[in-house]
Amino acid sequence: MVKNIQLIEKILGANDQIAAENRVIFDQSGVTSFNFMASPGAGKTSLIELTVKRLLPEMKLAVIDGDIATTIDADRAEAAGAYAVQINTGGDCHLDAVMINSALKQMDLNDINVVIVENVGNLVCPASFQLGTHLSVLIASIPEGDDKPYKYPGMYRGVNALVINKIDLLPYVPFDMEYFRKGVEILNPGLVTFPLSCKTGEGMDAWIKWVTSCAVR
Ligand SMILES: Nc1nc2c(ncn2[C@@H]2O[C@H](COP(=O)(O)OP(=O)(O)OP(=O)(O)O)[C@@H](O)[C@H]2O)c(=O)[nH]1
Ligand SMILES: [Mg+2]
Repeated sequence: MVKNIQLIEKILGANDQIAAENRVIFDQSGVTSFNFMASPGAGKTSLIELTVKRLLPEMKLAVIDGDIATTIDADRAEAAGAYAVQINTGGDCHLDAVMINSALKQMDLNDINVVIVENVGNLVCPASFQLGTHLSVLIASIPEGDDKPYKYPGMYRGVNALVINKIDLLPYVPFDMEYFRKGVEILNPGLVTFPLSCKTGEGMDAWIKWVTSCAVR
């Protein structure tokens, strides 16, 4: 048991070292980088598509997409106007700093302003692996239920911003916003939060304003 714990500490320690290298690459390239994390299907790629379209042509975006298999999400990001790279983890439920480091080494960041990493859909493992990105964003969505902050505290604790996606479904799905927000506030007091709908576009202006303010450094 003790040996296992030490091994996990070593793996995470090695990961953090590479994450620090990634941060240097981002900083030296003048890029602002985001790590998008969420459950499967919460709307990470939908939000990326809309963000890319809204920020073009003033800002150029690159997307590093993490999935177990397929290039579906990188293809979507590219079709929206981003430079996109797909990482297939082959089964791993999260991206790690080494994977991001290999992707960065294939990319020309010279004319890129913003890099968005779309992590593998999962509310547990991605929270434990630093990637070296500047900001972590959690995308929650209404159909997941209002109890998720209470059940997945690690994810809610470690992020810099929270998107509450699919608010167009509020009339149809039981979701107590007050209960949800209370759980978030306990874990991450004052967390900047953007309720929005990628489907209707409601709430998108505030999100774009925040991303832009982070990107202009
Ligand atoms: N009603 C509604 N549906 C949405 C919204 N945003 C995304 N969707 C739908 O939700 C589904 C999943 O969206 P994606 O953007 O692919 O989600 P994802 O988090 O990237 O999914 P994975 O990468 O597979 O984990 C799609 O059918 C979207 O059309 C929204 O605001 N409202
Ligand atoms: Mg996706």
